[in-house]
Amino acid sequence: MSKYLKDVINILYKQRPDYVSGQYIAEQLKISRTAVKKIIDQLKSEGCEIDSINHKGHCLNTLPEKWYSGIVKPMLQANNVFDHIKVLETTPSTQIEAKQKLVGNSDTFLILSDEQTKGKGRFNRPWSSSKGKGLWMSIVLRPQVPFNMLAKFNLFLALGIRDAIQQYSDHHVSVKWPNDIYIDGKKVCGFLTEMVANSDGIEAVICGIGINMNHLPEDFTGELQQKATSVKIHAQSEFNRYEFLNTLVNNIEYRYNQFLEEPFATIRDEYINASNIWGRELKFTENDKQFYGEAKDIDEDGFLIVIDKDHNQHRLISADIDW
Ligand code: BTX
Repeated sequence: MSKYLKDVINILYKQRPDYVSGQYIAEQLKISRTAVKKIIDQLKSEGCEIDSINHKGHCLNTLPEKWYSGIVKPMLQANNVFDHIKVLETTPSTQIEAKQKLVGNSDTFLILSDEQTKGKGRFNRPWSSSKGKGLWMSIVLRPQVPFNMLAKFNLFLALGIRDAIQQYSDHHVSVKWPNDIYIDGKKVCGFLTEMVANSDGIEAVICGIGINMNHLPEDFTGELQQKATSVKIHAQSEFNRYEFLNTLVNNIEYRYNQFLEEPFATIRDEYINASNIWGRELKFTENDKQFYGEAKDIDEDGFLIVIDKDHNQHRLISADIDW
């Protein structure tokens, strides 16, 4: 791949909807017009819709479906959360990449990839992350808070992701406490929050977010046929992954600032209303312990209050829920 590819698409992105001449791009990048033409041809072969007209130049018609750092970076440059952004074509897991990249610095950043070959959920469960279908990303934040605030962070984040997906869905989008987002009884997103901490507090929060974006029902295989859905399946109209990413980052930024400034009580009602676990019998798995019960409330500290079949009360900060 040409090292100028991201620069060429960056110029086309910034100029759209105007045309930009091959000569102009060549001068900007100090490369030949032949080299520019080769890169434009490569972008077209990758599925970018670029209009090329003699004596007028090139125009990026629609945002592509593949992630290009030349578009992601300028699109997200107004955000105040991430110092930098990394875009990959493929990786075993953005979560692993993020954990390696956070060592020896205090940067905040976002890593996203078109594909993950070993995406992981909680407890090392596999996370299906097919090429070009989803938003597979990890973010690293550095909140100056004690480490027992991590669970609270997860609750704020859940609302940020839910709200972003809701903007594109004509069906109700709900939170399945603590780590999933659902539409019509199926999982559209899973996220997990991990941390690096020392005795003084949190060094880094690493949050992995997997959102099924462009899947059609037939793209899901095995158990996921029954369990999973995508934003596209419920979308009100055509949408583009880049616009969705922008919406998501804005929502994360909003909820992250809220998390830093407000107690959980501020969003408690909102969270309860967004949740889909009420009024049904649930199976809880907490470490190696299992029990059946009903979720009754979320308290001011973000703990889930459950009454089990023997009428005992449990106060949970994390668990697996099945129904
Ligand atoms: P989880 O453990 O709650 O969910 C994992 C379970 O979800 C699997 O056991 C499977 O049943 C189901 N599942 C797997 N893939 C999908 C999918 N694409 N859609 C719906 N259901 C699925 C939730 O874990 C946290 C997932 C985080 C994934 C992100 S992606 C970016 C980052 N990198 C990485 O390796 N993980 C995170």
